[in-house]
Amino acid sequence: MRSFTSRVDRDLKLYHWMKLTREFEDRVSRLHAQNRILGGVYSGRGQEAVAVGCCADLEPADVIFPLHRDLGAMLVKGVDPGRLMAQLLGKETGLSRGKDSFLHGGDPAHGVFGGTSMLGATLPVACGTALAMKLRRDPHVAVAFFGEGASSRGDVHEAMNFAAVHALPVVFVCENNRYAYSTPQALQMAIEDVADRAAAYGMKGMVSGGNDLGAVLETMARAVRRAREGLGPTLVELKTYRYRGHSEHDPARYRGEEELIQWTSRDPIPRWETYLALRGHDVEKVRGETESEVAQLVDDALAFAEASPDPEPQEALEDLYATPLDVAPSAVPAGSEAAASYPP
Ligand SMILES: Cc1ncc(C[n+]2csc(CCOP(=O)(O)OP(=O)(O)O)c2C)c(N)n1
Repeated sequence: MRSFTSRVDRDLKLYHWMKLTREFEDRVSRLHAQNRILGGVYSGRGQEAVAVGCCADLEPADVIFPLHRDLGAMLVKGVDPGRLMAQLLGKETGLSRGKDSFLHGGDPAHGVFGGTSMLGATLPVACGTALAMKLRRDPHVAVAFFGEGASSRGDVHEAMNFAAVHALPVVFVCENNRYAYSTPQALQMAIEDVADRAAAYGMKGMVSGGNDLGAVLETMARAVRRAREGLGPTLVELKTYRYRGHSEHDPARYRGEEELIQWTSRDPIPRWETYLALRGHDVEKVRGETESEVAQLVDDALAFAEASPDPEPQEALEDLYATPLDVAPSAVPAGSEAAASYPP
């Protein structure tokens, strides 16, 4: 478990992470408008309770498979904000050393697998990771995020079926923000809850309010406990909403005003402020202090990224393939044809 010194410490840290995520993403949206970001920007504004609540209690060696909208999950998992910003600016110090856009950046040292453009394609990889954990009797979990849009993909179903059959320590987190690009949920599936599909695989399904941080934490704690205890995978569906368009070029005119107002009134951050107030905190004071802290962190991250060099052209050919020496000799079966020529 991540070590929080007390409940007060944890409650305030959770608030800090949600505010940091929002500040970071808002800054990135502004930088995008100034044409300073390389690649697409997919803001998760409004979905902070999902990113923070799903990762807050994970251990460093648990592995997450984030979505394009999960910048906050990466921050909570321990990715350095400066490296994250450098990734967005295409700098040498970024996660993939300036080779690709934000969403493909992973950070294995912090248990973060890089996202893929083919949505849903990371779920089978999460199953592979969970299978390795199980075979090694390693008590960690893989957490794979996906949208309700991606949930209609074939490889998502294959991953869930495989995970259930082999009782793998994986948690599938469906961030149901109601739209896949401009397609509302009702136009791509005939069910209300994606989690209903869990029953078809013989897997536990759970549905929870994704804008309610307390509910996300509780639901994830149950799912992660099941995985660690060897009870297999869980499909967790978190109902949430993205305030911005699919990406920065999308004004999202396909949504009605009433819907936006309704969901904005369920914003996860003021909701957690209410919790903090009921716990006896002076929320005005906490808000002011946290806002200065996170603004400073984002300023520092941006200063680091801007001061970082651009990658050299020849570096484009580095880190593309594992070298043969990265393969553990134990992975080559003794007596096999491969063993005869190992190392190649
Ligand atoms: C396999 C695949 N099909 C289509 C796309 C194009 N595409 C990119 S994002 C997106 C919408 C995804 O919606 P959802 O899975 O609900 O996630 P959200 O963006 O809402 O968080 C689509 C269709 C893609 N990247 N990959």
